Amino acid sequence: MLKELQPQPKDKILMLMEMFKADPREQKVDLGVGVYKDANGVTPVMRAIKAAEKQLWETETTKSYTGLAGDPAFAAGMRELVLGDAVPADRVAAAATPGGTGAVRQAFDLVRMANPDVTVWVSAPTWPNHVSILKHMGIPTREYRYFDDETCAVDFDGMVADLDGLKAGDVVLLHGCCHNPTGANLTLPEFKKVAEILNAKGAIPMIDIAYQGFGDGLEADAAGVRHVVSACPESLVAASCSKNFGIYRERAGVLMAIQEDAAKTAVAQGTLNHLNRQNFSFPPDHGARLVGMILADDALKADWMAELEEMRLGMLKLREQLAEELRKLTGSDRFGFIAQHRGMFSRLGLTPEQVEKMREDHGIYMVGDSRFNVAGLNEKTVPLLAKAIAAVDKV
Ligand code: PLP
Ligand code: TYF
Repeated sequence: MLKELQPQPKDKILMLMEMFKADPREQKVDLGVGVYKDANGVTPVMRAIKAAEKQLWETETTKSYTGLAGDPAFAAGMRELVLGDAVPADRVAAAATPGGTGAVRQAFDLVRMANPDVTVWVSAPTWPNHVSILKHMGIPTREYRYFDDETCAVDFDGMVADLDGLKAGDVVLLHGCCHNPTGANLTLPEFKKVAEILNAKGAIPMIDIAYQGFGDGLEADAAGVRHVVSACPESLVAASCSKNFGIYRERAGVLMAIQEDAAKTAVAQGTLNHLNRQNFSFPPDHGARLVGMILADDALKADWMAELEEMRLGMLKLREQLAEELRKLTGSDRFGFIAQHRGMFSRLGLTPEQVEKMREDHGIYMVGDSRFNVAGLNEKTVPLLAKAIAAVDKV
């Protein structure tokens, strides 16, 4: 029976990681996978995580099972971090998941249970795993216009026009901030307009937020999510702790289901617990517990916020440097959008051939759609990238 298995398409981002490792050139630059790196190219364990781990090592008395929804302190901490006081806590059901990807997967399972005829609308483009998970689950998908390749900004008129095709009970997947792969984000007035459209159509928002704190700051990055959950009667929020707590391999994420009124929350909570049980029983605990500890402790939280802010400002500075270098080299403002975009990624608007040339001639690795990871740069590699872009752009 197993001999019937067919080869599956590989994850292009992870393939690029392998190619980079195998490249013997010394002057190579990895701008592929979305992992934060400091100026020395290191993905650090954040100070507050180390401190919480030490505390946990000293105080943890058991590693017995948690509840199906994971550590309640984690769920409460994440609800406050992401949603603030946008909705009363008694309208929010929440369960820990294996990473943000686990939250996305559980959310798709949940919407299919609630509406077997659901269509999930995704931005064109979106994180490739959104599309591949939906395809794997056999959930019908539609795209809405999002990124304008000409302006390298959001095509909001196109998005609004496409969302006119929504049916009641459809789900619209939005990126909370720091859109992956484009770096182009909705403004708060645009989030407001989207919420109005969804309400008029009877569609439900599902917000994936994997980079809170990497864009304009922890509060500003959550403003769109908070507006949408307060304006729409029902919503889903999938949040990842991989990037902003730097705990990628621990697999910490949370799925929140916001109900119309508190009387319905118990059923939503029961459904989240049920879905965890069907798929993996108990969610991973270690990373989630550390996050819960940090968010509940003023000193740890302040230190975490300070380090996250340093990371954010570092990425912003690299964006500005790169835009400035390109301004000098091209004598134009064509790449000015790099300083406008937010988060780890921007899409440069190069062709796949130009991206290949960047890799072959310059040892610079980025995803085939010309998405690059800003955090993969440092002061020394910014001019190299700018020169390489200007060189391939002339051909
Ligand atoms: N959603 C988006 C848009 C992402 O870019 C990522 C990747 O990091 C995730 C979700 C989930 O990440 P993880 O499963 O590592 O928490
Ligand atoms: O888009 C990225 O690079 C990150 C990390 O299958 C990632 O979101 C990449 C591929 C993947 C899971 C995570």
